[in-house]
Amino acid sequence: VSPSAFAAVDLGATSGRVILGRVGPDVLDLTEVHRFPNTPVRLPDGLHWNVLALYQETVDGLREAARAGSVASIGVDTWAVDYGLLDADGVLLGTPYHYRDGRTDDAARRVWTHVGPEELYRTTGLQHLPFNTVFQLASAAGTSQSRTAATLLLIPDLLVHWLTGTVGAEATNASTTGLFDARTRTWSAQLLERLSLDPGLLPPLRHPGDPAGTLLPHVAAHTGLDASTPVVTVASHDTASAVAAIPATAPHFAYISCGTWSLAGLELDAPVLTEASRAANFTNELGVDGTVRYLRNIMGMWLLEECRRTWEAQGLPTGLPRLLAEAARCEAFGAVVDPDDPVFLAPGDMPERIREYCRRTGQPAPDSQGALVRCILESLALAHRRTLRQAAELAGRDITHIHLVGGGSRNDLLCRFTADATGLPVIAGPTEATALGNILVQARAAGRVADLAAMRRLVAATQHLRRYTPRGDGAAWDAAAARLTPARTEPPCA
Ligand code: LRH
Repeated sequence: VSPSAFAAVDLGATSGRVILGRVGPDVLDLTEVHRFPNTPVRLPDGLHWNVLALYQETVDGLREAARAGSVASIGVDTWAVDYGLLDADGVLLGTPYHYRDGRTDDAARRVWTHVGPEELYRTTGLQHLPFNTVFQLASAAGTSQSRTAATLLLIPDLLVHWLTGTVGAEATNASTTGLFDARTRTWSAQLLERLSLDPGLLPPLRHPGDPAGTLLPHVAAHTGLDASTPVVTVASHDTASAVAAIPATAPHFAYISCGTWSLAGLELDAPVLTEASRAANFTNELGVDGTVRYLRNIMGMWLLEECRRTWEAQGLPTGLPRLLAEAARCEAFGAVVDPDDPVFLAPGDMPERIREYCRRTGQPAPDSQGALVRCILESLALAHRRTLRQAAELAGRDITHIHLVGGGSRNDLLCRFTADATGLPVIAGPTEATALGNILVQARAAGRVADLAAMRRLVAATQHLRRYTPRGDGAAWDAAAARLTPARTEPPCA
């Protein structure tokens, strides 16, 4: 049987790509046909995604995919939480906001006057992030846009709508909104009523593997693809796609999907909705086949990406190999920060915010680019350690090894530090886990792979993975962990 090619449209917070994946028995190979930056735009009313540019790049990427060969189907995934609103004629109202926009700073309190944080967690199982969709909607309450809105589409659903004309809400991403019931796995009618939100805003759910339509004629004409090319619903939350492609072949694994965010946790069969889990701010997001992604968001490579953006503007070197080599030569544990401190969330001068944090906590402020990078990577490894230990405890599970996937898995120093800090072996890779998960769900819908376990076996058998064994310097990491102010146990702003 010749392998079929599936097109993954995978948009991350800093870049997007269209990747073709060939899947067959013992075959899984990727070709990137188009890559483009995702540059947010600041308008007078706040920070927005340039969603039209992202759509145009998607369509251009699909044209490249068509040039490269026949395309069996298409799937779209992006970051979670954000959305566009359509009016009753299906026209986009305004420009979707970026989750790092500050307008939601006070929105949680408004929601909590109707439904308290404890009840919200018992229903949705969602970690508190100030930008969860439910809070974004609360901050927009009463605006002319929200009065006119007829349909809310999460970003991947919006792109699928523009490609196919169909309307739906993909379930793994719907589980990140704060409007989704973690037990029944449907929109929570009760929450919507309590928050005076029109249930008609939210489209019917679709699940990974479901058909999502075929290409609109003008999309087919522009891309050169056949108008009958199916768009398949994938795990449209990028993290859910990444977790689907974890090359796990043994039980008791933990994962870290490391890109702009580090999403660190476990795969469970059922949500953990306890008060202890809420206090530790763990989330129960939906994975493929009804699995639960029990994890916590850690600020991730954002800290490094934002430093490099600042350095670029200052005319300083930003090449990653050079920065990592400098970091490797720096003194260990010069200073460590809690990457999850809310001061690091918004865009802006990250090097100065890190130095300021160090001064505030009585540590020497990192005085070189290398020292800053070292501080970031050691701090992330400490956050990985803290999060996975808490996850194991809260879920009552053992962890024997860690799969670290995503762009961060390319970062040798981060993988090494994570193994040393946790005292657990780290299996690093694949880098393109999200695109692989997207492609494999399409391949499964086409009957090319049997099930989730077979998808993971195929990733393990075909992708390049590296193994890091802990060096046994745990005592030094214990001491560094003790230096940080006690890990926040209450969700921020609670
Ligand atoms: C990672 C991610 C993460 C969400 C955040 C908004 O890209 O989807 O899982 O919490 O973006």
